[in-house]
Amino acid sequence: CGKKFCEWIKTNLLLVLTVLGVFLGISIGFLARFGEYGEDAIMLVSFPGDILMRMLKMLILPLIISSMISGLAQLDPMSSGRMGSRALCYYFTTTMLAAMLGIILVIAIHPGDPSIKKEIETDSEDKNVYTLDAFLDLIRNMFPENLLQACFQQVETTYRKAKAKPSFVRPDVNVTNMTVVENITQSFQERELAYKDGTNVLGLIIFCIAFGVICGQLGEEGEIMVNFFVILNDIIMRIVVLVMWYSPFGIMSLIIGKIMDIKDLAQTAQQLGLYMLTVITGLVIHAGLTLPLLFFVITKKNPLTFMKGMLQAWITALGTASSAATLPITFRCLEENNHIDKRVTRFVLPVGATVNMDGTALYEAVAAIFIAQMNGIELAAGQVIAVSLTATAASIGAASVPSAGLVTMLLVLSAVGLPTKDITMIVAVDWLLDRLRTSINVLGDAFGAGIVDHLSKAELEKIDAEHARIEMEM
Ligand code: DAS
Repeated sequence: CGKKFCEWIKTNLLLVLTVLGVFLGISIGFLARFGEYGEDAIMLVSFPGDILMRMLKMLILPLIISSMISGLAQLDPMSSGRMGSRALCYYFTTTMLAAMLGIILVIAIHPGDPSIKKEIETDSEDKNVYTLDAFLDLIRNMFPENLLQACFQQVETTYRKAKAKPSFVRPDVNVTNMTVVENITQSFQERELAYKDGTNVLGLIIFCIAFGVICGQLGEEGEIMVNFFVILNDIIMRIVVLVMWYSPFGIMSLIIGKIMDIKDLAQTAQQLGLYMLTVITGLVIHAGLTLPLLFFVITKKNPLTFMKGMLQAWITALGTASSAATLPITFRCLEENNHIDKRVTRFVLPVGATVNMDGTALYEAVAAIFIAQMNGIELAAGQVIAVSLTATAASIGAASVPSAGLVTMLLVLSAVGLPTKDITMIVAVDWLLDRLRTSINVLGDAFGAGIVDHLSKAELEKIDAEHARIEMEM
């Protein structure tokens, strides 16, 4: 038994170290709260975690470019078209299911109570900032005028209000060209609501799809280009392995720093307990029932084994609160642990990590209706439907960076005429809910890749047989 246990530890050493990192992070974080420490202590403790975030984010652009182009170039347009439509159909279905589940739960549990609102002061005046243009921006950003400049320049967050000024963003937290409203509370207090347009990665993805498909059509001529991106992708994935071995330490540091940084934990948890419970219940049902059931019905494979293979990516999502930063680990877990075809992961994962956010859609639906309840507003049926649709759209537009779902929720609130200023009530607990919904976003992307892989198996085997036949003839 001892020998078997040692074998298991050796095979799963990285996962064991990562779980240990989370455990140590939580315990040291709460122990540290009993001590007196300044901002610099938190910064110092979080520094290794910040380095992990930067290492992962540094990999995202080369990973998306090399994986999408090499993946698509090795597929014929027909199968990449079918694969893409299967993926988009899955994304829309699961995101809508998540939003509707959130609505059912928040109406059933009814966590919002006007008396709580009195205790949580919200001082910023109301500002209905969003118009149709904000949605059109999503489309515009799919086709950035200058792709390279868009990828490396601090993206101007745009929003439509005559008096509006550029939003509050810190340039040094530019995440692969997605602006992060670093301190959301502060930006609200400065009465500047930022609409996240972290969709320029979408622009990069559109470009890579076109480039990859055309590259694949060049045949012999394009061979050298395809090989270049295949080798580039292989190099990037080897760098990912190095970063993965650092991640347990980085995740521990992120968790310690975040726990030490929480203000008045007990008070907000007590006031917003029911709200947090509603979101967490929804996320657990979606991750524990909806997704595994859909996966099992379509692929007839054991969803628990699949989820176990994704554990490393789950934990990284919990630590980083960013699907984009977790993307390299998600790739690795799917290809190494769950043996998903690389031609599937390379195509569907970058798109999924950017547009498929089940956790975010559920969260935004719950939070919007919770805010209505806090104001004693009972939404009409039409408004509830509007919440589910805008929560789905807002989750598609949300960038895969920390707290993106909090910012795009402004679209949902303004779509149903709810006071956007009340969002500051729930910022205090967003650090936890963001991590939980991000891990569900990543799980949803993973199940999506598993389902698309299963549905595309026959085609991929046909392509392989064709390649084998050509090899034989040569
Ligand atoms: N943190 C975002 C992500 O990376 C999700 C969110 O903020 O809603 O998926």
